[in-house]
Amino acid sequence: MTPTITAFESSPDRGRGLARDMRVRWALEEVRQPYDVRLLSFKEMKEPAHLSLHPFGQIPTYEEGDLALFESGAIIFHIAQRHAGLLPEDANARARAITWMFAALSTVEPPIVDRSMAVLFDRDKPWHKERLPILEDRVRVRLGELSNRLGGADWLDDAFSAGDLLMVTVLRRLDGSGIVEKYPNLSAYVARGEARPAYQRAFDDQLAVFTGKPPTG
Ligand SMILES: N[C@@H](CCC(=O)N[C@@H](CS)C(=O)NCC(=O)O)C(=O)O
Repeated sequence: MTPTITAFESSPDRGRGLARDMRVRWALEEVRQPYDVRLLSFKEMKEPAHLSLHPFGQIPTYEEGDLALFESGAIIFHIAQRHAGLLPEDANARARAITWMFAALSTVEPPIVDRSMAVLFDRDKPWHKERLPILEDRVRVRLGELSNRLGGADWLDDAFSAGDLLMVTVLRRLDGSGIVEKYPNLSAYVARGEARPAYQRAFDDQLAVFTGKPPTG
């Protein structure tokens, strides 16, 4: 059965692949699972039909037959359990990869989101200039720790996994800030993720929503 995901009809990132449907698209491309996309306006996201799928009126969601999921991490975990390629077979390696999924979403993403929210919504506040460096320092602490752990490895735990997929998409949310670039191994790590053919197909598909032009690949 072909799953259907939801995405922004008009993404605020103008097709830079920063919205969270990108990580779900990437996961589906990694496992070669075709999918449909239902695009939603901001108004539709807060209407009863979508709220019945997503209690917080957000994207992405995932529908497959009787199953409806929300939360990008849960969706990717579901895809990774159903298909080979995103989590290792070995039980311990699988547990470690799942640990990195949680680390990406619950330890690394929150300070990055706090910073993005401040940049997007608080620029006109009198305290913004003082607060932004504090938020950026918190991001740097996490990135420094992550950089130390990654060291010279290609991926967080041996082979590429759903943990890397989530971590790369989380780090990409700093796109344009110049912060990741201060950690050359993290920059190379993000570039390694972006170079994966599945990433590129997913990126082109979400960009096509913005440009209105079909993907060329
Ligand atoms: N923790 C959720 C966050 C979902 C989320 O924040 N989605 C954003 C798009 S990336 C959204 O729908 N924003 C619009 C809104 O919150 O009204 C997940 O990982 O799926």
